[in-house]
Amino acid sequence: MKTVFSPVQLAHRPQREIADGELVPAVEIPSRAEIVLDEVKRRRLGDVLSPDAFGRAPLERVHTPAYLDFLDGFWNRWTAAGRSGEAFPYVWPVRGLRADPVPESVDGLLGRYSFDAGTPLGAGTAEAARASADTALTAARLIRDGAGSAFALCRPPGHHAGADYYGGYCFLNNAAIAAQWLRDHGAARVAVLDVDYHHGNGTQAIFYDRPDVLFLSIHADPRVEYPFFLGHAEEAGAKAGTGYTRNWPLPLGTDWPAYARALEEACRWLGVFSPEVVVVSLGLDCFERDPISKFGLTGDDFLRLGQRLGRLGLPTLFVLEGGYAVDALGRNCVNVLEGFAG
Ligand code: SP5
Ligand code: ZN
Repeated sequence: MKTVFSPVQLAHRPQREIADGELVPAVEIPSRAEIVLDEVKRRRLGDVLSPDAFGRAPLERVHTPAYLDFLDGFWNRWTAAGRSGEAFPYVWPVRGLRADPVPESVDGLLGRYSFDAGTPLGAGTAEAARASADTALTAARLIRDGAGSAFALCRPPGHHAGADYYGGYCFLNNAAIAAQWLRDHGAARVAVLDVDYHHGNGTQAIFYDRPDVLFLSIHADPRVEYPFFLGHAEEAGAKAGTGYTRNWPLPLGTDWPAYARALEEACRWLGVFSPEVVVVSLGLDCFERDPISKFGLTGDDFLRLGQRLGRLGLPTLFVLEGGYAVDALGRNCVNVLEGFAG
């Protein structure tokens, strides 16, 4: 299996994040990508390619032009306003407040285009996010050109980002951008299977009304876990997309037997939908020792996860999402990929 990675993705270097009522060391850090890359090479998974620049058009198929302009221009505006540290929002246009007109000041812009205060935005963030999306697109093109699988070693991750908002350490929705690109380049049906510990709220929202992209997510119950406001069992799509979203919210403490039952159901849906490509939003934060998560999957369980996905026999694009136990992240990630490849 080929891997796509760019060191430009390391330009996003968050220092601290807001969690538990204080500024704590950031967990979505460059060494995450480096350790996965090291393990890909150590276990000889396959060639590592640099991404090509796909430009803005495939991003605009998922994100609004205004949001992309915000991301591109924000750091200049922030520093021009006299700020020097990484940026955090502190006010949002919630129910009854107006998202439009879009504010002119940096603090208003941050709230308009985000949904949490846990995602530091810094000098290299936009450039790294674009490189991360290009990584997903380049890996998607490998699949379009006939590869049975490919691994997009994306960072920053993407699945929490919506059409016009960032959050959850995510800025551009890499998996959604890849899925849409595959739709635009010959695939009639694409499925996204999200196995990150957190619900993929951005991806779900992007495809919620559509029957051509199936969204399946197995995650910690949002009643008790981030992102709290999406990912409940009854969310099943709307309008023409009714029936084309499925969620498996699971209790804190879930270990492999219970996880595998949900995975089996998701695989059954994949079999019925019969996609031309499966995009796996590959978070590794279901790991028992993940510092911000509360599931119990072991290193061997990630091998089992990959094996089960391999048995589907479908072209599969793996897109890295979360996973914060950095010392074990490379092993767990490559376990999935090797399990898949058999
Ligand atoms: C891509 C991805 O996995 N994003 C996850 C974003 C989660 N952000 C909220 C983290 C809150 C952590 N609280 C943990 C408390 C442990 N002391
Ligand atoms: Zn996650």
